[in-house]
Amino acid sequence: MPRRKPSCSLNLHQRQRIRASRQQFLHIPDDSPAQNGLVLANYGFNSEIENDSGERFRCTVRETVDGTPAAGDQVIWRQGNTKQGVIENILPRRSELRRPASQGRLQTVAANIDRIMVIFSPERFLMTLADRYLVASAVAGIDVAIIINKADLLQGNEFRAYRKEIKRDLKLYRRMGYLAKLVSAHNGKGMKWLTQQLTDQTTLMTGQSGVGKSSLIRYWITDEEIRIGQLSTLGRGRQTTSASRLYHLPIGGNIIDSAGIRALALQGIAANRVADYFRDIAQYASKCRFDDCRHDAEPDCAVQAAITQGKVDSRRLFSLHSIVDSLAVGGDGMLLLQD
Ligand SMILES: Nc1nc2c(ncn2[C@@H]2O[C@H](COP(=O)(O)OP(=O)(O)OP(=O)(O)O)[C@@H](O)[C@H]2O)c(=O)[nH]1
Ligand SMILES: [Mg+2]
Ligand SMILES: [Zn+2]
Repeated sequence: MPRRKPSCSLNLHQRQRIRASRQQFLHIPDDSPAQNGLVLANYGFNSEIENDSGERFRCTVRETVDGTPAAGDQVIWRQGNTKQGVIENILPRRSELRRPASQGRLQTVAANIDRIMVIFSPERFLMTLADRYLVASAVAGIDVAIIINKADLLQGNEFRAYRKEIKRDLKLYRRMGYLAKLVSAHNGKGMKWLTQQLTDQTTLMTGQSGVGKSSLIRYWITDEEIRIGQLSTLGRGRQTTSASRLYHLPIGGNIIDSAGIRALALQGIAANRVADYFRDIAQYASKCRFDDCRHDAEPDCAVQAAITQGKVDSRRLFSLHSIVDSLAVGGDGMLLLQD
């Protein structure tokens, strides 16, 4: 059997045709009322949604709907004769994190999020990568935290120096006002603290593949609940998460697991405005002699002066320059997250 084209490579017209054809087999009775729903996950042309009583339904999307539902979306939908239905409207999002898909389209990773937690593991922690997530979250107007998981791997004398270095880096971010912490899904370190940060909020867990996002989520969500989610999105036997999925937290609030993301969208940010999103640099950047200062070798650059005086870590300026350069090269507001 030929493999179906991945949904992200289809154009709008093709998507509408497929959506329309899927609904031919779904009978929605005329008296089925419009209801509110919460999107738990979206996969291809289907979304799994939950109604106000917590019942779950598989929905197609009406071809007239603009855009694709994402985990965390509030929608208006109608139930069919079985546990199926059709989404008729995606309600306005209070926030969203987007990534570039094909043909210049943007795909929403998750919607209506209060905080993004960027998860790293110690062996793959890079400030330049963390900074990319911080800028993308700030542009999206969403609070962000930096979490380094697998603290247990840093035990022992041989890792002492590296452990100190990681802790110093996290402190640098805390001084800028970010939540930043070393935790371990395996030995429980920092997990009480992490739980407190999640209560009554919708949090998106993101980060490179294999850093332990799903393992952290298992601290709050039962295996049974995760298994149900995996059956509907993945099929059996795969470890890697393939789509964003929302879970309700027993402590109140929601957590959204996501798959490793390769790039984020930084739509509409001019290269010379990126410094505004660097909390430690912005205050100095506004004091440079030239408005369009690149903070490179220009005279009277307040950012360079702050670095010389030890007020700004030079690695942050390196990060800023690398983001500006990649925006200039791509020119499409796409921020790569590969390490
Ligand atoms: N030592 C150690 N290993 C961990 C910890 N947390 C997760 N792991 C391991 O890291 C591997 C990847 O974990 P996952 O939770 O699947 O990672 P993920 O971030 O969800 O990966 P994707 O779904 O592919 O994006 C597994 O083998 C876990 O057992 C931890 O705190 N300490
Ligand atoms: Mg996962
Ligand atoms: Zn400057």
